[in-house]
Amino acid sequence: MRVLDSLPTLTTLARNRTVRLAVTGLSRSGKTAFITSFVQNLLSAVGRPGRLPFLRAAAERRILGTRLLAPADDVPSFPLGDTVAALAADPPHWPAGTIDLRRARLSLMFSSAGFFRRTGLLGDTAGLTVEILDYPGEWLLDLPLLQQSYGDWSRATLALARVGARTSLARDWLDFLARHPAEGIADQGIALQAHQLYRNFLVACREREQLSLLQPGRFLSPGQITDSSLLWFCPMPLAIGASARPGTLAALMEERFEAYKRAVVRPFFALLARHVERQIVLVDVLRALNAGEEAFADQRLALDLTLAAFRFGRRSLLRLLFGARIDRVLFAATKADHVPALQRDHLEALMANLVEAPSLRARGAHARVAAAALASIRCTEDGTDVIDGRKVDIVVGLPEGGERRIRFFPGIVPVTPPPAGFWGERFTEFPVFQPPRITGAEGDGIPHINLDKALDFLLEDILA
Ligand SMILES: Nc1nc2c(ncn2[C@@H]2O[C@H](COP(=O)(O)OP(=O)(O)OP(=O)(O)O)[C@@H](O)[C@H]2O)c(=O)[nH]1
Ligand SMILES: [Mg+2]
Repeated sequence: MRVLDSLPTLTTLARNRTVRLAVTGLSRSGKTAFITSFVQNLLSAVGRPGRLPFLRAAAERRILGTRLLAPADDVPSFPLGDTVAALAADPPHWPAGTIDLRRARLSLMFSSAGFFRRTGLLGDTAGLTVEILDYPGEWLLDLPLLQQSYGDWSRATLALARVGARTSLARDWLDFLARHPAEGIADQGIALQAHQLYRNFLVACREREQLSLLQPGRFLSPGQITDSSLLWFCPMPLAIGASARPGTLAALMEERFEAYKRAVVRPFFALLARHVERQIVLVDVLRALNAGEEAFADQRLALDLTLAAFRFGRRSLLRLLFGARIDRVLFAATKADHVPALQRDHLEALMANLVEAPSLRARGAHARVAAAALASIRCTEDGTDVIDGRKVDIVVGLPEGGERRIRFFPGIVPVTPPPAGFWGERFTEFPVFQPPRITGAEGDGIPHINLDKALDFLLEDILA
């Protein structure tokens, strides 16, 4: 009797669940575009189920109602009004880069597939709240710091600064360090100057060479840090196993590094990871291919480091500290509307190849894993052209700020990470396409490629 009595309560709870989706992506990878399209397309799923044909619950017209929810804590709402207004403007433009934490909260009412099939009636309704955090992509690269000591991080960063394109960009900073050794006296002014030179170096790596592995993230995108002296540090040469002697410049830097981790990185990671069940990792593979061998390798390294921080499995730090139980991970190559259909298949294969190691780790922890190529906001149409007497697939779109649509042949996307010889004949420069103009109201949704398949993978079991 008692068991039966408690059943309805349990059912109610089970049928009103909240799922947290972690959107993991470096700077400019397409997080804000993805969240905008995700939320806006679901908001219009009732009126326009045709926008999401591969999201089963939408295609079967089982999504009965959707609405945005107000914040449940002190993280402000994702500015959907602004991002949609940018796409609805004349001419439409891309939403601005993200400079602080924001959270989207979307509530869905849906009817269960089983009940619907059995009876053909709309009955057994359930509620789902989806929560997604948006943040400046630079911050993601702070996560690996949590597992590193100041000495380890310094050595790795200095070694990296002495190879490839970084070498010439690091010169002023490294010259300064040579004049002000780690063993020198702890001087606030010198620490600040060293920090500024190191920061200039990071900015140059990003702007001139399109490199990704740039730490700490807040040096490039500070957000709201009340005490900026927290940031006045940089890597310093320390011998392996040696810790900085008290009172030295290196000791001052180390103290700040640890304070930064404690006051800034850990709280962010806690927000990002707490009770997360689903994860989508967004990667702008095409831009990295386009930027050349070093940028491509650097993006890969940055991705590996970040995903290592998101270790899966029972004993993962994430699970122990924050109760994260990620059981589905989608690795998605973004902005796939830059290439025509066949190349999108290549892009998906390349994406799968790039994340082979983290995929295996996730599978080992019994998570379901998939790779995809998607465009959150589709700016182009597919077409064909004739180049040197050969028929080739192209995309057609309006470049940002342009007057006329262009026919763009993007070349062939390799299905595996390109070997050294490939880089001689670099990709054509990718244009930034103007986004499609949408109606601002909730009704119409946003054109996309494969967003519905991504949503189905991430939510299908919950919306069943
Ligand atoms: N063609 C095309 N371009 C896209 C798409 N998504 C994003 N972009 C481009 O990529 C840029 C960056 O996208 P965002 O969504 O702002 O990237 P983000 O990850 O939020 O970047 P941060 O906020 O700086 O971390 C946009 O301004 C567009 O130019 C897409 O689906 N198609
Ligand atoms: Mg953003």
